[in-house]
Amino acid sequence: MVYADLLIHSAQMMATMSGYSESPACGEDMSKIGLIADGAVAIREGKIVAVGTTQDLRAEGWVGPDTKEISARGKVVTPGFVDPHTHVLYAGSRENELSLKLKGVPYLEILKQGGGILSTVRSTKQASDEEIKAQTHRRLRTMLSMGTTTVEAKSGYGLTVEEELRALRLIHELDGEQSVDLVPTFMGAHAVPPGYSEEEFTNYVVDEMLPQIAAEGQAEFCDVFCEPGVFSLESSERILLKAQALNLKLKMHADELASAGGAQLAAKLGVISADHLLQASDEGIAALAQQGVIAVLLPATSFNLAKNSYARAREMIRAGVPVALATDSNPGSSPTESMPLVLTLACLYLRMTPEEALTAVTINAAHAIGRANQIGSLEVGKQGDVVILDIPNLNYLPYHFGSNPVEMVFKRGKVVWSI
Ligand code: IZC
Ligand code: ZN
Repeated sequence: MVYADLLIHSAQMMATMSGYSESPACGEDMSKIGLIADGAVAIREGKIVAVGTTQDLRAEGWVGPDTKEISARGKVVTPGFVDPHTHVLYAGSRENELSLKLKGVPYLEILKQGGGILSTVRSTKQASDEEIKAQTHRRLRTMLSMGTTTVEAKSGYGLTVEEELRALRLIHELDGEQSVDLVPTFMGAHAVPPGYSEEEFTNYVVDEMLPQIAAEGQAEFCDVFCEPGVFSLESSERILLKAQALNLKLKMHADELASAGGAQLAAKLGVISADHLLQASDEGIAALAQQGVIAVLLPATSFNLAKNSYARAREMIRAGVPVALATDSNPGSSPTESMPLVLTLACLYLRMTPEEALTAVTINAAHAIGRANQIGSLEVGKQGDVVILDIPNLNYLPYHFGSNPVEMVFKRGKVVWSI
């Protein structure tokens, strides 16, 4: 008999998110989260081998003399959270910009004055590999403690071929040195550095950066900060078409601060995800739905920019756009690592239900980073990435905010964090 290495059992409620490995959950399906009462999951050699009620799994004989058993009695069990949009690799911080923000200086104005992203580009360039890794490692540890087991990580604080390659190399090194799995995205088109026009820097990204980044094979996705005043629709399209020709998968920062047709471009290019979308038009939302582009919404950024403006998640869900959620963890517009906070903000301000929000941070987020065949749900064959939440039911997750509901985190069936 083959036994499980680990049995997590007796969960008050287990959300399996099953049935969406082929394509993300849309519309009313976002509320169907595969609940099992008195739930249990068995893991062997890092992978899930059985999911069901505690009674069923015991009857099936998964528990042998060496099986480690963990009770989740009275608690909620979910797949590990997947954070599909972060700028987590950097050195330094930007708390000095808080007073400017409180005086009403807009985010892009700070960038125009040479601060913002460009300030983090300078502090990252000045830091050693070890410093960048130590600071990022600490943030990843915080993410893990809050239930996040896989993170998309963008470059984009380099803005030269050498520094962007360094960032992607450090993301790969960090991936191997701690428990959170990292999915690398090249985002050389994050800001236009001093000394270049937008057109000159776009040429540099297309002609110099992308061929070398693709040749090194360190990036899986390419992303662009498509926003009036940063990279126009035309520049973004040139960059993404080149990336596509070099076999990178595509993502886009779209319609965050102004409504400029970013969502329509995302649909036209068939990107995997369009992110932010606060200002996406009705036409843009319809185009995303039509093409099955995943909307990655970032309510912690809206909260932190303090403009009382949030993405129109309800319209998107109604239109059939698959919605995912992410922290956008970065030192400027979203200095946080907390997916539980994102869940609370999504429910209160995007008006998503707790079930929809959970779908958005698990299976739909896994789709947004091309990993839905391995993670994002508790199904046989998937990686044993599991979270035990010390909460009595799912409503409690967004309801009680500002503290950490996570009791235990498992990565490939191993305990990687516990209170
Ligand atoms: O450092 O400000 N929005 N890029 C686009 C960011 C935020 C990161 C930053
Ligand atoms: Zn971003």
